[in-house]
Amino acid sequence: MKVALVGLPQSGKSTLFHALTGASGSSSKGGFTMGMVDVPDARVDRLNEIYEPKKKTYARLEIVEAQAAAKSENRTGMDPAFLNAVKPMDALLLIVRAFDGPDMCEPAADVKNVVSDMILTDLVAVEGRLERLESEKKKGRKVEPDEVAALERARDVLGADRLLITAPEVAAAPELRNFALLTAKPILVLVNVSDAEIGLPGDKALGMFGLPVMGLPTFVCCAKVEEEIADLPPEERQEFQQALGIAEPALNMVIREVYGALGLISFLTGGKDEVRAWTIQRGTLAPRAAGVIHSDIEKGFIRAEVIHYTDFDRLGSEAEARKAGKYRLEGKEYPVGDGDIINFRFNV
Ligand SMILES: Nc1nc2c(ncn2[C@@H]2O[C@H](COP(=O)(O)OP(=O)(O)OP(=O)(O)O)[C@@H](O)[C@H]2O)c(=O)[nH]1
Ligand SMILES: [Mg+2]
Repeated sequence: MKVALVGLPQSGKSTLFHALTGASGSSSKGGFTMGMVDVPDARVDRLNEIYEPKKKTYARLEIVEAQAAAKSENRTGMDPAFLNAVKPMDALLLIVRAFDGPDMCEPAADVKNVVSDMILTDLVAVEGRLERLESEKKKGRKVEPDEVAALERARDVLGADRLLITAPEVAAAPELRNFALLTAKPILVLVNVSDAEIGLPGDKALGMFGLPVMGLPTFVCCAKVEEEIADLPPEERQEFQQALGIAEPALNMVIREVYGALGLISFLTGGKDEVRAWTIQRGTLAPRAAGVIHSDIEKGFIRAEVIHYTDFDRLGSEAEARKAGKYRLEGKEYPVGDGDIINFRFNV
């Protein structure tokens, strides 16, 4: 799963990218910088305390910074080439500047402008295809009526200045999949504030800027401070955060929100070697989930032994969870839940 950082020039994309990926390294290719980010998960930390394994591993997301935006001459809207470049991404994190810079900042207007450009980009793609199909039809060639219908529905939504994702039944049409339409993806807005706003409750800070707009999920963070936190040695982070009056970096929450918006959940495995969170799409059945660990476990799947994290956490051990009747055996038809701690039984 890939999450693209998008935003107008000088909105804080690079700062955020660095805060998110820290020292974990990044690579650049074709105008994109890629890096991995851990999905913060207190459940992994707690299992780590209980099992004391050699290794703990969080779920991860790939973050992509599209540098092409920096080259854009267009200050109010997005470069069309840039918007086309982010089409293969699964979700978009739109960063808007709400700190003082060389010019005035108007975060609400920026969001509206950028999102309108995305709607327009989608509309151009949809109308272009409709015109093509129309001319094919005139030439007597066969045209899929389902594709035309799906495109027309999409055109109506976009033409009304709405994001496709606000009409999920339209956005989900299989005929639209190949177009990778921007507004059919989850879009989350991140308002990059100055450190003066950092202690404010999120909704108060948003209200100051007239946000949210267009019904978009919107969060506040201060990229510069987040970067400073990420650069500190882990043992010093807590103290620094306390001094700022924050419980955890704002980006932790944002990453969890993106993860959720992508329809992703985590199941957990625990043991002496490793405690780990594994990523699956919500609704994934037990054998497929096992396959995320190893294809042999999927092939030889017998059963899943499941204890939910909340029970394990409350009762403190597998043995206690069993005594309390919180240990379950689940079969092939079981949709794995977020926070299930699983031991797969299989034969090879
Ligand atoms: N005060 C303040 N400055 C910030 C913050 N985030 C970024 N900046 C500054 O704003 C400038 C632009 O930040 P970048 O992270 O380079 O922004 P960008 O979106 O990657 O910029 P381009 O790649 O040029 O489009 C830099 O000078 C940052 O130090 C913030 O939260 N507060
Ligand atoms: Mg940059």
